[in-house]
Amino acid sequence: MKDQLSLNDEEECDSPRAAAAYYWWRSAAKFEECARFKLDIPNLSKITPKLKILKEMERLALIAAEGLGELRHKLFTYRSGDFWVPTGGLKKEEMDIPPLNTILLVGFHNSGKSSLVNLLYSVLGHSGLVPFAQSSSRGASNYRSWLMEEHNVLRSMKSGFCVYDTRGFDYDRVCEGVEELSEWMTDGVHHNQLCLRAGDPVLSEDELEIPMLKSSSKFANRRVNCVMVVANVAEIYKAFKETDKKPLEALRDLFCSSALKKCNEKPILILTHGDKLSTEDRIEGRLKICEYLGVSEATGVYDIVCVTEYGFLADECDAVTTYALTEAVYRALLISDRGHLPKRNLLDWAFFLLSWLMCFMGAFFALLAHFFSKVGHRERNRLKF
Ligand SMILES: Nc1nc2c(ncn2[C@@H]2O[C@H](COP(=O)(O)OP(=O)(O)OP(=O)(O)O)[C@@H](O)[C@H]2O)c(=O)[nH]1
Ligand SMILES: [Mg+2]
Repeated sequence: MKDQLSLNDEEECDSPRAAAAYYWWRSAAKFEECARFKLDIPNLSKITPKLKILKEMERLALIAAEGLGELRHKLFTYRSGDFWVPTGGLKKEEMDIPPLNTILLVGFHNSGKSSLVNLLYSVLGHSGLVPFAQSSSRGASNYRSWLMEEHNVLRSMKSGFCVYDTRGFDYDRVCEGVEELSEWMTDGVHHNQLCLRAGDPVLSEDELEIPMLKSSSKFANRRVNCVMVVANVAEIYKAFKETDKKPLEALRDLFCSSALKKCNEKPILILTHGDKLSTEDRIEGRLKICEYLGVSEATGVYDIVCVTEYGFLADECDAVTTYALTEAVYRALLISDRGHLPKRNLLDWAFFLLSWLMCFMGAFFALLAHFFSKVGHRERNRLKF
């Protein structure tokens, strides 16, 4: 079975060496067992978490060649709300569907968020439609690396989806990161939004005068519809093996934070830098992370190598990575479209306005009371003397 699979795939790729890198999981000790599962009638109770990962990787490999074109097409022609399914007796027109669904990429420094955007550009940039802006790895001390970047995949200028590349968090300052994320989730995000943190060098007058910063608030504010958490599996697993649990715990604090519970579903997990681990460690690392985060090891998790250690993007030949990334975006859009809320009707608006009016009146009378109590107090003091 293994030989059969490998042979077909090696024909697709230029060299057996490339095939070994792209179909890395097939060198796992348990792979024979996974291949046998395909022939036997699967006894689900016997499938261990490790086998589930191998089966998931095989699933991606099997669909990749034929499914990629169709999935890509769905993304190119996507209009916001396309994947919405009627629920709760409401019509689509009654739902509050934004013109653009927004996918937020978050993670710790150097986890590979910007590289993932670059990979998206190479995977979806073939469309000849509005392409992704090429993102670059930016120096940490440069204020440009503190700006959010919006990357659009638009069918027209009115509908589609966008991906936000954000400033990476620090393993040592997770609480601060979660707070910042909570603000993004509540208030929304906009292109070129400056993400300043305590301890950042103060921006000079010249930098503050740069038009890119001065006009950034004019960009449209986007409500976040789905979050992708990008994690460097090599860094996290290597630290764990050396008994340093900090990166793993920091990832859990971020992934399971109340900030992300504002979304109706769990974030999608993207594991990068897997190419820096041996096959067994790559599988073990994924297992450990999923176990820690309390998520299934085979659903909603994608092992995506953004840049190889030689500095190349996964190219056309790596159909599995290409497909995995396309499916991850597709899943993000499904989640986004499932999470839309009903539009406010007239009664909701009336309640909304009334509650604002009450707040305003409350504040006004509180101010009056404060003012007159001060005046009364002064008068009393004056009469005493
Ligand atoms: N080997 C390998 N290198 C990767 C991978 N993904 C990213 N890199 C490299 O990791 C480094 C950091 O990647 P970035 O994409 O800049 O990471 P980031 O998450 O945007 O970092 P911040 O913007 O600082 O938060 C770069 O040198 C990338 O080339 C991967 O899957 N494998
Ligand atoms: Mg970046």
